[in-house]
Amino acid sequence: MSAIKLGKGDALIVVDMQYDFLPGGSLGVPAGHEVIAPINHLLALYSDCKLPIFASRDWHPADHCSFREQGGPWPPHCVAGTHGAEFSAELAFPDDTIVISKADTAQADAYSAFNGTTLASQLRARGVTRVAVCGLATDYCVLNTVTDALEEGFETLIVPEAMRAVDVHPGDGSRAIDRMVARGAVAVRLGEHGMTALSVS
Ligand code: VGL
Ligand code: ZN
Repeated sequence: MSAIKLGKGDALIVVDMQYDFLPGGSLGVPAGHEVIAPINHLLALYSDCKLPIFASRDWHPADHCSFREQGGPWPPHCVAGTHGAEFSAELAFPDDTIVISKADTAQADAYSAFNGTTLASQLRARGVTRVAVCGLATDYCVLNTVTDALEEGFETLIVPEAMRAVDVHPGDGSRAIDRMVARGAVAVRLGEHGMTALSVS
């Protein structure tokens, strides 16, 4: 169990913490609200160290291709400008949080916060070499964001207690975590004094 020392080159990516993905939302992730406290802990850790914080959001048009009415797999969710697309007000995002909107045209879906966005270039512009990823949902947008972060060459920490899965098929969430680790992500847990690696590989 080794402590993770945060410093220059670190950044936090908070994935899709929007009302529609929280319990009561149109695509509510079971127990999604349980990640709010750990994510607030992460936000404090990174902002205390003056490290960049990115928040992605699903930002769909009303006729988005992923919606059932258009033949997609999901109920309508995160329609740009609606309450369901807003970030939970229970999260203490610092004022200088960088918002990354994705899947904002009708024709294309994007589970990864890197897909069709400026996230990679904004990370590089800030000298980021290592990201920590948390948020919703483990088996869709977190999995794809982590996969792309690794492919883009960023060292990638994942915080399982600060993510929850849709679990369309039981076990999807834990399989997604296994896959992220197999691809090179390092799972960490949150302690009083910061993050600790869960395993050394
Ligand atoms: C997501 C399903 C559809 C996610 C987004 O944020 O994980 N899941 N759109
Ligand atoms: Zn979506």
